[in-house]
Amino acid sequence: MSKQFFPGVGQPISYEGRESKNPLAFKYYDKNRRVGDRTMGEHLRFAVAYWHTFMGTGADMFGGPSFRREWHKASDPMERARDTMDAAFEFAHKLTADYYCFHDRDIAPEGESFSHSCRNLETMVERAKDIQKATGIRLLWGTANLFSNPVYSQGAGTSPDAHVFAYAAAQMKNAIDATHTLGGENYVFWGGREGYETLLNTDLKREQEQMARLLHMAVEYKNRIGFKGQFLIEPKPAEPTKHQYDFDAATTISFLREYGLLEHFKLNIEANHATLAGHSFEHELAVASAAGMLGSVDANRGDLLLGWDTDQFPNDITGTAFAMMIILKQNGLGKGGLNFDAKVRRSSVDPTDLFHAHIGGMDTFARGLLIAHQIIKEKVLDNIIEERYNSFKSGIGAQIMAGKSSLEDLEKWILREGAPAVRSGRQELLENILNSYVV
Ligand code: XLS
Ligand code: NI
Ligand code: NI
Repeated sequence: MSKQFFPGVGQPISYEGRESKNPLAFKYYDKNRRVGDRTMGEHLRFAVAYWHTFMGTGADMFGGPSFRREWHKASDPMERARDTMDAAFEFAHKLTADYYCFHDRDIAPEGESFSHSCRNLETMVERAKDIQKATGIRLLWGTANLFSNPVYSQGAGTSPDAHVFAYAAAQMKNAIDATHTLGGENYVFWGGREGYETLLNTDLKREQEQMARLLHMAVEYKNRIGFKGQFLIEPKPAEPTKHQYDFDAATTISFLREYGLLEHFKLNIEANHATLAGHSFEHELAVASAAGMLGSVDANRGDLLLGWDTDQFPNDITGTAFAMMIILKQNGLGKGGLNFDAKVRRSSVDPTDLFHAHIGGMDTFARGLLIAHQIIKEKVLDNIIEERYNSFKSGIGAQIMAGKSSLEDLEKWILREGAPAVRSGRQELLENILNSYVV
């Protein structure tokens, strides 16, 4: 790597401990420290998101770019792509992140034709492969951007136009190839425009059947080329489409089950998408995990006063503690990781702000991990939850769950035993206990 895009950060960020006042040091994330059976780095598997961190310009609906990134200055699109890639690897290296994630169109610009775009992608994939080898930084997941190009304005897999469907399929094939070539550990499907705007022009059932067909084709292709990565679906209720089919974890799981796709997929749960769906982050993680479907996480946060995907960096310790409890309980994310699908604010114009943002997110998850580990180790909640369901472990409860009681039996039992006593759920006590670990 010739040019330096982050000259202000000379050394890779290191752990200095909680007393440190250095803004460019970790206070909690100590990559090689063991927590239980693995290191912090192995637990957390942080990834940097190419689109926000390297492609982001600070533009919003009311104003153009506010960042003047050095790596965006070249006028030739492929030169710009090369500079951006150099910046991405320099950044991940200095951040000591082991992984990155991209959309096909993040790493390579669209050309004048489909085949031109494919050539651009292949060129950039070859380049990424070399840099991955040189730096040891790996690809957590790749994905296809099937929402920016105007051809996808009425959906990709769910478009009413078979020509558009075919275009999406062809683009997806190339994105899977790119991910496969780069040894990607997962491949993500997020359907930003896979939904509808109005039922006046929409056959909802047909569109979901089309989406299932596209996913079946992806599974067949994966098997044909021997891609070993995990397929992940990322639920989101809306935005850009008004109503998206992969609304939340439960909806997505039921869709996969209905179309015979369940065994081929896991979920990539994004914190901000959870809140947009009217759920908490931990609810979505818990639903996915309970179904054995929690594969990876898009680690960010929303703003509860704003109704869109603000994609901010995580800074809520209670939230990450909850998340890590669920992740630890299922023995980790396997091939998945914590991808910072998050962007700095429009006013955070300095490249160094990207470091502050990621360091904060990593420290917040590291604290969450330490707290979660401690709570699980001391069985603080486990014992209480176990105890809460005790009545189902013997007597009438065990009979019910063994399928040995009918409604009539239970009526008889109640006539004999009378009404149940009301027992406290102890919510406030538990909240106090959780807080005592967080502080
Ligand atoms: C958008 C999504 C997107 C996916 C990848 O809201 O979070 O960034 O993670 O396509
Ligand atoms: Ni995301
Ligand atoms: Ni998102």
